Amino acid sequence: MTFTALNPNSAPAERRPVVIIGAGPAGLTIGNILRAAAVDCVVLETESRRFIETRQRAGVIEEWAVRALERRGLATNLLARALVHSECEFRFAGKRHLFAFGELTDQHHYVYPQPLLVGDLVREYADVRGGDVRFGVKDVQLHDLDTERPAVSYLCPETGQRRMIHCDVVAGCDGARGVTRNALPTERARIARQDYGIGWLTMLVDAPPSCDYVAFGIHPRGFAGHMPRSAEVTRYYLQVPPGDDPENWSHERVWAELRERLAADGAPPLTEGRLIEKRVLDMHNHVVEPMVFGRLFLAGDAAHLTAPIAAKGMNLALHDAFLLGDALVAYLTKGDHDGLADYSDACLRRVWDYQDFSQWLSDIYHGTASGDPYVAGTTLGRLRRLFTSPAAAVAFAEQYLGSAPAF
Ligand code: RFL
Repeated sequence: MTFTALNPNSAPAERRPVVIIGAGPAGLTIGNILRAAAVDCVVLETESRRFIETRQRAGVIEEWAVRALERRGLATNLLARALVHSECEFRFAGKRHLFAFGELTDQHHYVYPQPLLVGDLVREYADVRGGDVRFGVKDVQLHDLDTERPAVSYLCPETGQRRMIHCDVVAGCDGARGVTRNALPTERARIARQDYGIGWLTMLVDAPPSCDYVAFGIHPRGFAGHMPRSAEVTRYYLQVPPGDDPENWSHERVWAELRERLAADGAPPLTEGRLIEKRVLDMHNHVVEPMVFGRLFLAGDAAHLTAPIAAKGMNLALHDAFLLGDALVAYLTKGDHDGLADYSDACLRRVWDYQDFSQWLSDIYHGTASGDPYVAGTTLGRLRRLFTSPAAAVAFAEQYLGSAPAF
């Protein structure tokens, strides 16, 4: 890419070692790691601070990621307020099957809504560590990425002027719909895509969880999920045709379907409540390889979108951020290139493992509703194996928690 000519009203160009594009979990974690090492950077974000601190998405964070946040001084509120889960429940063929993954791995899932984590990260970055974050920026453009002097420009929301920031490195953390991924020339990056051909109606409900753990309903009518988010709010999922209109799902229809798909002998009744969010997500994944072009390093959903089937996307975004943050500190403070050179490969090893697990779990969740008796039969076979084979249970728990000793 080349420099865009700045108009005569442009503000004078600035210089920062790192420009981070996107104030999600990935971008803010990298910003915090850089500020802790006194490396100067700027975070550019198209939305407002209020918007990012209230945008509802993830909830499940794996223990290794919590510990890595804790080591960086970023988990104080999370550790004080998160729900800690040691088991989940599969409901199929009218029965409940509790899966005690905590006993098998000695690790846990932490349930902490993404907006709370993002709120903690932005407060620590901007208000405690003195980091520069600019909200509401428009038309972010990347320049000269394959040179030693890359730059990022954007339109300032207050003045409408284009502002140019020269830097050493650009961190592309702008999520699945950002601009940084498109800056990779098609001949230099491969994008692997997968479409599950399945939709999920994702809902937030203004009601306490119906039990203390995640419950998966595997039912011939389709998958249903129950995910505690806090003492007052619960996330529910219903498998629906891809592209379905959320308006097709009235309050009564949602609760009738959830009751049916999550029914099992002895299961506690669902605690019903008002639907405060209702969206249809078509389930698909993509992975960009390599996650680097010149001085641009992608992190999180910008590089790899993982459908929320296995609750992995934010965990992967954090993993990238820890690696990239540490590698940038080593490069910018000691001239050590090794971390940046290995960055893409190190991220992708965990990414592909999680992609494989998502695919496997999708087969389990959706198999009995496939309409194909052979697929339904093998799905139930796999499920039963989890509860009869200790080796299968340990293997599942390890992938469910991302706790393998190496990737
Ligand atoms: P984000 O969070 O999308 O942040 C990107 C930020 O970049 C901004 N942006 C731009 N900024 C500047 N210039 C531009 N041109 C820009 N374009 C965009 C955006 O406004 C935004 O602030 O990406 P990041 O940091 O990579 O984090 C990824 C996670 O948000 C995502 O993977 C998870 O939400 C996925 N996910 C889950 N992941 C888990 O690990 N555990 C879960 O339990 C879990 N549950 C979920 C989920 C995602 C869901 N949805 C809605 C897709 C549940 C759901 C329903």
